[in-house]
Amino acid sequence: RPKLSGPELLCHLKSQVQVLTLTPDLQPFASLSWASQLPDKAVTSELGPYKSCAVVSSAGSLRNSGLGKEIDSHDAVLRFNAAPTSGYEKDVGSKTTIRLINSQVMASDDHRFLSSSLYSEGALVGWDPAPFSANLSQWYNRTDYPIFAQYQRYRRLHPLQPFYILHPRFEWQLWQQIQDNMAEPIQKNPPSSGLLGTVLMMSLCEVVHVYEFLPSRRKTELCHYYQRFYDAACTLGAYHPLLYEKNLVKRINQGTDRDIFTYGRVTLPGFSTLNC
Ligand code: NCC
Repeated sequence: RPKLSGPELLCHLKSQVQVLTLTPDLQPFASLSWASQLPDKAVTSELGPYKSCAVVSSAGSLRNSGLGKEIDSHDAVLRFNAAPTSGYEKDVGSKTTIRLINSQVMASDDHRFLSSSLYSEGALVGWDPAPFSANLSQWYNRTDYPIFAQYQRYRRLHPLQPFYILHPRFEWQLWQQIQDNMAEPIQKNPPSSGLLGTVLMMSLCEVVHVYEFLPSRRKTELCHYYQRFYDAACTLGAYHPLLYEKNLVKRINQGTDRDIFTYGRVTLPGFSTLNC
């Protein structure tokens, strides 16, 4: 198979990957009493469109980056999981428009998901690694973590905060794009929150800057900018096909290698701006 160019890859992503969230009309939710707690419309018809967006990876290499002002200057900022801003404003900014959280964060007690103010700014988007090609009913009955009970509790406590859940089809359509562009078979685990969030923002924004997903000269084994924990697997991947995700993002980057090296910054076009 011939290797696709950056623009060809972007058009494949746009046409093959549909950013979709759960809505009350989908089965099995439509038959469940709490379905009305799900947002009426998909995330892409309720949030945005935004002009410029920042995706802030949680990488340790954001430490001492001084990127906070630049990140906050975007119209919308996406953050991940339990990544804080308080105390780290100089490096990561303080604005949160969307927080993408995995099911581990949603369901575990350590993260105090129901009570911590960390999760109360902006819109929430949750996701769970659904089994490959499972339909919604199969997944509903065996999510990795009990996210649906937790979702209902959270909605009762914070009824006004927008809270979406990614449709697993989106995870696997994106996984397929990574696999289609690699010569070797990759592990059948869904993409990391980092890539899911990047593609989510490409569907909501005209231009997306991703910070420290492709590591800068500050590259470090420090896992997160907010924790003293060292593990190279955080940057290179183990469960998630992270290295392949990064390879894909490198190929669609429209910024310079210098931007990556100096700022850890990648520039991606929003899907709405592509002429495919
Ligand atoms: O670490 P995590 O990811 O929350 O990071 C968010 C995204 O930032 C990118 N990243 C992070 C660290 C790093 N050194 N380099 C990076 O490029 C990745 O794209 C990553 O997705 C996840 O994807 O949801 C993940 O979540 C954590 C963990 O569940 C949460 O932080 C909550 O504690 C996972 N860690 C473990 O399960 C131990 C991680 O594998 C993936």
